[in-house]
Amino acid sequence: MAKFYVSMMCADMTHLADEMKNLEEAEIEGYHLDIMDGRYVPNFALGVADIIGIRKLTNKDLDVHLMIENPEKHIDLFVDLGANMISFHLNSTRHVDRLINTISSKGIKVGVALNPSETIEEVKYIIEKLDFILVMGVNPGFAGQQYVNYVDQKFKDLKNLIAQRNLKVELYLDGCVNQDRVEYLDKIGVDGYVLGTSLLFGKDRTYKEIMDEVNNKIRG
Ligand code: S6P
Ligand code: MG
Repeated sequence: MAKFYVSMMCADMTHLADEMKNLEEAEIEGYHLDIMDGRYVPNFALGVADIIGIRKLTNKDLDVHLMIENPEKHIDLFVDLGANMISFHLNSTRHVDRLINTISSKGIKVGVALNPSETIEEVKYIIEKLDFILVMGVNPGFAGQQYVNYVDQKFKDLKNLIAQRNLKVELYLDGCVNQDRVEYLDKIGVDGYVLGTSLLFGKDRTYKEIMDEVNNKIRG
C-alpha cells in the first residue's frame, strides 16, 4: 500500500498543532522535513526549532531530507532530534558509501535523493545498502514547481533493477505529486509519495477528504 509523507515546509506553521492533528486524521504515514542550507540549494526551509516542535506533537516517522553541503557533519544532530529516516544527495558529500554506513549505524532508515538528471547508474552499487531512494520529480529547493517528465522513465528503470536483484529498497517520489501522477506511478509499483502544494496544502478541502479520495482511487 502506498505511503504518504507530508512536506512540512508547505504546512501552516502558525497553527502547527491543528495542522498536524488534521494531517493525522487523514492517516498520513509520516512527516517529510526539508532541510536546506542556502548552498546546496538556493533556499532555506525547516530548522531545528521546527523539528523539535513537530517531534513533540507526533510519534509518526520523521523523514529528514537533507539538501545541504557536507551532510555527514550533521547526522548526529538530526538523529538526536528524532529522525527515523534520513536521505541525502549523492553530490553533496565526498564519501557516499561512508555516509550510508554512518546513517545505518544509527539504527534508522537510510536513503539517497536522486536529482532529476541523475541516472540509475549512480545507485548501481549502493542500492543494496539503501532502505529507500527519494526520487526527485523537481529540482531540489522549492515547493510548487513543474514535474520533470523524464523521471517517469527513471521509476521504470529502477523498478526493473530492484526486481532483477530481488531487493527490498523502496522508491518514493518527492516533488509535484498530484492525483494523476500517484495513479500512474502506483501501477508501476512506486512505494511512497511526498505531498506538498500540488495535492494537499492550500486547497479548499480537508486533508482527510483529499487523502480519502487519493486512497480510494489507487485501491480501486
Ligand atoms: C523540494 C522539496 C520537496 C518539496 C515538495 C513540495 O526541494 O524537497 O519536498 O517540499 O516538492 O511539494 P510540491 O507539490 O509543492 O512540489
Ligand atoms: Mg523534500
